[in-house]
Amino acid sequence: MDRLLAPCIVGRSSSHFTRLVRMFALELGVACEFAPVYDLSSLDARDYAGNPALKLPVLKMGDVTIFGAENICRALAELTSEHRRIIWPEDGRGVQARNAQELVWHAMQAQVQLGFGTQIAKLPVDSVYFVKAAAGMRNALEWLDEKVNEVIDDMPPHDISLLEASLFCLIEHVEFRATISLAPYGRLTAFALAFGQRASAQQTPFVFDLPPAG
Ligand SMILES: N[C@@H](CCC(=O)N[C@@H](CS)C(=O)NCC(=O)O)C(=O)O
Repeated sequence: MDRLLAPCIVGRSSSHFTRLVRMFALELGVACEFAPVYDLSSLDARDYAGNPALKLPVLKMGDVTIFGAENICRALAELTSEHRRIIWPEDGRGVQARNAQELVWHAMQAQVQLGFGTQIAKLPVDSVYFVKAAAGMRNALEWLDEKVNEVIDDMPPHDISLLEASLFCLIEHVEFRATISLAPYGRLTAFALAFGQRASAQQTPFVFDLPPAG
């Protein structure tokens, strides 16, 4: 692997999966370049840094390409020279921590389904396909709201956990894209407010990337 080139995160500043890896890079002190992807309707894998699934984010490191947010976070952890105590899903204590991660991934994917389906593909929002996705997401958020404090309190001492970072990106993204109301989930919004004080959060606000003029 060519380590002389800075790793490059290919993604979108408006994407919660992309934000997760950008936050991890900052938390771990791994300097990365960022290459925005403007058109999510492209069917050309070259527009997704070669990811055959046509998904983002992707990490490019010399001649190595890594697909998927969790995979990328793990690669960044291998790259860092700084000591950071990281909690991965397998380090979570007990079944509820693992359920929480599963529901965060599920809700993040449901956000993509709702956003891509209704806002980019412009499909009818009242289709059972989206109504069910929104219902499942609300249920997942309700479960997370009930359990979030106990799951986090039960974690061993750490600097960063995949669960908290991904949950934060999810909550802020739901607010950013206004897909469903966060009003019923007071513990989740309080968690996001506190977690959002981190420098890694402050440096990665959600915005829509604009293609260069001309
Ligand atoms: N499992 C992937 C999911 C990534 C994902 O869904 N990314 C969204 C952007 S937030 C995407 O590529 N959307 C385009 C599409 O679904 O076609 C990961 O963990 O990175």
